[in-house]
Amino acid sequence: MNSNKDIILLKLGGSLLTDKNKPFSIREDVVKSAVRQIIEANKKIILIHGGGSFGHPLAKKYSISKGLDKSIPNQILGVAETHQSMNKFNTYLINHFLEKNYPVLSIQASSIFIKDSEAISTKSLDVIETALDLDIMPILYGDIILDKQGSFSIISGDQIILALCENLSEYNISKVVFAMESDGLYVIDKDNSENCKLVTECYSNELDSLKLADLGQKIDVTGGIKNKLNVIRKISKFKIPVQLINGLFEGYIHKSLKNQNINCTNILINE
Ligand code: IP8
Repeated sequence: MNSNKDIILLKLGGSLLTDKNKPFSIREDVVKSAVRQIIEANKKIILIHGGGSFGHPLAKKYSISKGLDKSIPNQILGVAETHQSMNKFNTYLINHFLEKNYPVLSIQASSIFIKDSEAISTKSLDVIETALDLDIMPILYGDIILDKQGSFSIISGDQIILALCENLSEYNISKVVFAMESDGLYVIDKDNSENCKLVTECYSNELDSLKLADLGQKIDVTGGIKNKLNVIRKISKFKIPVQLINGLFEGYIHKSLKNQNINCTNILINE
């Protein structure tokens, strides 16, 4: 049943929006098309985007995901620079929506989440839920995260999605969509092991038995196929369906938001 408290979480992968091999490079056409499709879909959405060439090169340079290490020169400055670089990227996206008179609100994951012994926690997501009530689309993005033990690391867009699934209270997430650079999950073809086949539908309890094809970058360069699967398994525990779609195909983001048929991977929930 649809209610006005239903929302979709949409992640635009960093490697979809940027050229990960060139620091600070944006794929302008992809961004423009994604923004247009989201606006035209006219749905209640929380948008999350990855780091791409704005987050990963800096995070790597200063080993931020490994936490505080006094032997790394200027590491603390690197934390601030990584955060600011992501802000710049996010501002670019925010401006595209505002130019089209579409109300959006940038929300920094580093301000609302904190880590405590590896667990990501938040005091409240009231700001996000109130923005949704006002028909403002919240936009979050991969960021640095501080931890209560006096260190820091990276919070990825996928981890933000999990934290939202866990902590949103007023809103019901009807699905999570990952827009990536590939069509979804691939398995090795039973009849010809040289070939691989797109998994178009799969129940969450079947995920472990899939003979996934190792297509390297086919799924998502951020964490590879294993990380993505781990995230999907955890999202499925909240009884939320997941869709993996190719964000490079014109109209796919719009169709996914409108629940229209597309060639992609659908992870269904076992009742
Ligand atoms: O691209 C990473 O987010 P992701 C964010 O969703 C940073 O993994 C700052 C590297």
